[in-house]
Amino acid sequence: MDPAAAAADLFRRTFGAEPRHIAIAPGRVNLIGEHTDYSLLPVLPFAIDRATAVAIGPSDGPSVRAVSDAFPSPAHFPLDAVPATLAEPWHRYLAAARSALADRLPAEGACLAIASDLPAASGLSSSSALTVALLLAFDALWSLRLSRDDLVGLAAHAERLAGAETGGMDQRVIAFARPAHLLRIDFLPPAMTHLAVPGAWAFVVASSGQPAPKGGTARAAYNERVVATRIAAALLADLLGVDPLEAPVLGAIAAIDAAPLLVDELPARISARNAAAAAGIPLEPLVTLSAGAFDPDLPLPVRAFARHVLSEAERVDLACAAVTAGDLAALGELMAASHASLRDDYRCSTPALDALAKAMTNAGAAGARLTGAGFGGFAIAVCERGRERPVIDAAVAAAGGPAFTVTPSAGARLA
Ligand code: NG1
Repeated sequence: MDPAAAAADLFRRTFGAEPRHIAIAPGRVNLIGEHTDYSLLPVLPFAIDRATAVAIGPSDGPSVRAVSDAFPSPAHFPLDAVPATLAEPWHRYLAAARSALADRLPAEGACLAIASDLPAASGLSSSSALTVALLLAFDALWSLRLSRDDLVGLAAHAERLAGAETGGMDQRVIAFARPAHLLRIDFLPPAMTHLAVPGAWAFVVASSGQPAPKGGTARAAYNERVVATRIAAALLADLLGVDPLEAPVLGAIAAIDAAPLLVDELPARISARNAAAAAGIPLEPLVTLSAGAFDPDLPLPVRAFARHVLSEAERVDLACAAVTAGDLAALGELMAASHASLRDDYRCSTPALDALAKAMTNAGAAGARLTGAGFGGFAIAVCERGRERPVIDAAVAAAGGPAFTVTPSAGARLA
């Protein structure tokens, strides 16, 4: 059963009534442009043909009641529940979506049933899909008339309320994707470009057999990279003689020709405190994260991290050109180079992801790379249409699966 039908069915069985609306939000996979979004450098994701659906209807009391086909414990909390105080992660996302809309909503409750065919903790954005689907469902129930840009901003805000530092790519592609197209997203200045995918190409995604958790050490490792790239931006601005950046991000200096050349001048490791002193800037913009502050004395490998981010942004430009030219071999090489850079410079791959990317390439994919934050999760491969089977089989043999084809699909919508 598809997620929309499954959510409607679960709603009927749980609440004994027909849902008023069903909102659907796809997962996404990032083709290339990894760990560039929080530096405000471009990414090239697409929405996939797997999704989370939320069936919604009114409730007779001032509370939110929800059930999910993926998690056993139902949610039942008052309208003013604070997301961080809820024990279950999916309850936090639900309360966060409700509270992101708080000042626009009537003091009425809702009943919700959630169904999904997206694997969780995979790097396929199941949490952003859930958040966008929830917002779209609330929008429909209470006729809020949110624009797509509202939806993107509110979803990112809600995910931060739920405790996730998020770069901004996921919500945007989930809201704006088109069937058979990739979406190049630029952040500085903001722009979106839909790129048609050549009909002879196919995409396969595969699990590395290890989850890509959003909490604990994986979140700490993600935050280290957010802070390290800010440090690199501040030090490069200083080396380039440009004004200290109010919000130090590599995207603010990447277009200066000399910037990539100066990366080798960066210290191999430096702490935020020492970098702020060296660049003559305050410490706070370097270490402030939405989920709290970061240890300012932890030395971070800023040179290697900056080398990855700046080279990855160039690969996004080249990948867009390869897609437009229909050059599958060129795209495959860029994906292999992206994976090598994530493995060697950004240090967010795992032996299982390395083996998986290699197995899919050996089985005939033009290229393969880890996708999402890394430290586990999924890899993506591109191949000629009709050649998917050996790539899927090789992925399952290497890492145990699941592995399946994904098709560039439409963004979030009502059923
Ligand atoms: P995943 O691991 O797919 O959720 C995360 C970030 C993205 C981006 C990528 C790395 C969240 C919700 N998403 O993606 O914004 O930074 O890592 O390219 O944290």
